Amino acid sequence: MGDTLAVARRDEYVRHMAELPLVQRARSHADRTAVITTDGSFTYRELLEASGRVASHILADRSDLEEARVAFLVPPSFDYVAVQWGIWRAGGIAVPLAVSHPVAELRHVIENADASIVIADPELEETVRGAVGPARRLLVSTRHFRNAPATALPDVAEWRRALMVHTSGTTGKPKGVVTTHTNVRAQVTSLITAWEWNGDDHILLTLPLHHVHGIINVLTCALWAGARCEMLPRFDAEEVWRRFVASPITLFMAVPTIYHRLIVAWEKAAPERRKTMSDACRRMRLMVSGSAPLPVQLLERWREICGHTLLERYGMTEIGMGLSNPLRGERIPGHVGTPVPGIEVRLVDEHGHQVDSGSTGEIQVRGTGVFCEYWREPEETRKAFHDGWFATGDVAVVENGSYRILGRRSIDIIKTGGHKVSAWEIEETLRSHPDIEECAVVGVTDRDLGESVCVAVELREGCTLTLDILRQWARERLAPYKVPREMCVTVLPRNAMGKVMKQDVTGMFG
Ligand code: MCA
Ligand code: AMP
Repeated sequence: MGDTLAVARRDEYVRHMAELPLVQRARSHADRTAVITTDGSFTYRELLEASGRVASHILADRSDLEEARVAFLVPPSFDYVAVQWGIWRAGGIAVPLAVSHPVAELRHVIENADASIVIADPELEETVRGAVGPARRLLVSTRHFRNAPATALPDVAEWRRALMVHTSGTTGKPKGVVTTHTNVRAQVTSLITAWEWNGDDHILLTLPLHHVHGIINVLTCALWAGARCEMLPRFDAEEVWRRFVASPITLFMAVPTIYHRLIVAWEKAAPERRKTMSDACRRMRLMVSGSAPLPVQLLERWREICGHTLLERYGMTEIGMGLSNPLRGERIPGHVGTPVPGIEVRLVDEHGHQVDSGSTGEIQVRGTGVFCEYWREPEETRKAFHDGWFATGDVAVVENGSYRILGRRSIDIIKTGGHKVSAWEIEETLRSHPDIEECAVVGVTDRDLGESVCVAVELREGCTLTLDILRQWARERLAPYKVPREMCVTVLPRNAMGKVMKQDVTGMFG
């Protein structure tokens, strides 16, 4: 009997040793709280059980999904995490879908990933059905996981593909950025070290879970560390302040627009309440800003209100985080610091030569966290790398040993509310509007959003168009943050070659 038990224990041990490190680590945190949502608190043990059921269900009679793409449309919740881990444990590639996206955008992601399984929250099943259309893909509701029996799961080697996050480029529709489990581990452990994550941390997640910022920096880092991740289904400034006050939060990470909106909400509050809000922030150990430039005035106002100098860092879907101000030591306003652990950064000129300190150059990055490929885009992947360095398209300078981002090489990439959008993609869509002859989309500086998506249109003869009608039409085709906020009907300014001069278009707004 004793021998049998010893063998069983050894088998259990061997089986767990072959599990992904994130899952192995979760076993050692078993009874600690992992996730807190509006539905309650869930331990690491519950997460292991729930993700095991997801994995068993989607495996059906297969022993390993062998990198099949599994797209999932689940709002930030315990189910989201169980599904993401379930896909990983079954050997699939997790392809998160955005809850705010219209059917047309969801369809693009599902088709681009060539997902064989699509998982939906019960409330979003109809939307997903519309996005899947007549194609042969297995559609599964998260309802089905509740009573699924747990079966044996495959060993998933770390070099295998794990995650596909879609991102916009200068041209074309969003591409699938693929990272392996090794890449994910490197991205996560880099931040665990840089920001000293530990099991006593408690983070509030208020970011969408179809971007690296929410998925890696917040959720996966928390779960790797054995910490608690408290989730809101979506950002709401008042609710965030309530949680700051009520929960033992130690960490917060967000985009500048969120900090701006939190300041607006703070300023509207009564003096007594303001003090409570500020005191709640002072209890935290770290507040981080990223995904878009943090204006110095915003950093200063936040410091006045909360006593925190926001730690600004720089990252990209393709690389995870690249540069960060220090956790300990001076954080320089307007700067993004130095390379995070495990990442090398260099600046190169237009001829590909590394520039001297103090000179401007494109940021190039190398390290284990860097993605492995754009999904089924070998040529795009090849072009993105130079001698093994990933070219970000962002321009920076090093001053006093710290990087300062100066902008992007392409005017056609817009950052709005922390979302990266492609002017080219929006223009392509708007050109299919029956009243639009030609158009030019630009990002215009905006206090709240950083940049706001604006469009100048030339109309077809005899046509009229209002912003409201255009927005309504565009909302069915584009993610909400790609829908233009302002429109100007005009004759587009062109140069002698007939090319639209985007700088002049930008000048038409604001
Ligand atoms: C938004 N909308 C929605 C939803 N979310 N509708 C239905 N369901 C939703 N979940 C609607 C809004 O009401 C709004 O409608 C419209 O969509 C525009 O949305 P958005 O631009 O998102 O504005 P917002 O709702 O006002 O939210 C602002 C926000 C949000 C909270 C700052 O944009 C946000 O969460 N941004 C973070 C993005 C992010 O995580 N980026 C990281 C990528 P209407 O138009 O009618 O008002 S960069 C990255 O990952 C790299 C690695 C990095 O460096 O971090
Ligand atoms: P995404 O491709 O959505 O991951 O967005 C990555 C891009 O966001 C980068 O290429 C930068 O242009 C921008 N970005 C991220 N963090 C910062 C930052 N701290 N300052 C300026 N730009 C940033």
